[in-house]
Amino acid sequence: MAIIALLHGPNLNLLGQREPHIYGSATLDDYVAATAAAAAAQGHTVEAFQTNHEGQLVDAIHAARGRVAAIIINPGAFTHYAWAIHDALAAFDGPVIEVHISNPNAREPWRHTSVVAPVATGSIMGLGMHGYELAVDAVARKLASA
Ligand code: CA2
Repeated sequence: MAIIALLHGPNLNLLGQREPHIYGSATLDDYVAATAAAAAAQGHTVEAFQTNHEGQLVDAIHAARGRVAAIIINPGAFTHYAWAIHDALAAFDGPVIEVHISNPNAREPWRHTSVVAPVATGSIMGLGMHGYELAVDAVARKLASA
C-alpha cells in the first residue's frame, strides 16, 4: 500500500461555491473523497492538502519526499507562473500527475502555459472529477511497474 499526496493550490477551497459553469458544483471535499475512493480501490491511501500560499505548497512537496510514493497536484493558478513549485516537484522522486478540472488550453491565453507540466509525469485536464480518478489509475500503474 502506498501513500499518494493530493495537493491543491489557491482558490480551490471555493469549489462548489462559485463559478459552477466552469468548475461544476462538486466541493473540494467531494474531489478528495472521489480520489481517496479510487486510491482505496487500488489498495492505496490519499493524504490531501490545500493551501492558498505558494510557500506552503512548496513545503508540502518537500515533506512528501521519501515518505510519499506519488503526487497528484492541481496547483490552481500557480500552474501558470510558480517556478518554485516547478523546482520543488523536480526534486521529488516518484510519479507526479498534474490535474486540472477545466481545460486551461481552452481558456484565456495566460492559462495556456504550465510551468508544472515539464516536471510532471503526465497532465490531465478538462475532465473534471474523472481526471482525478484517471490520475489515480496512472499512479497505480506506475507504482506497480516501478
Ligand atoms: O481547472 C483547474 O483545475 C485550474 O487549475 C483551476 C484554477 C485556474 O487558475 C487554473 O487555470 C485551472 C483556478 C481555481 C479557482 O477555483 C475556483 C473555484 C470556485 C470559485 C472560484 C474559483
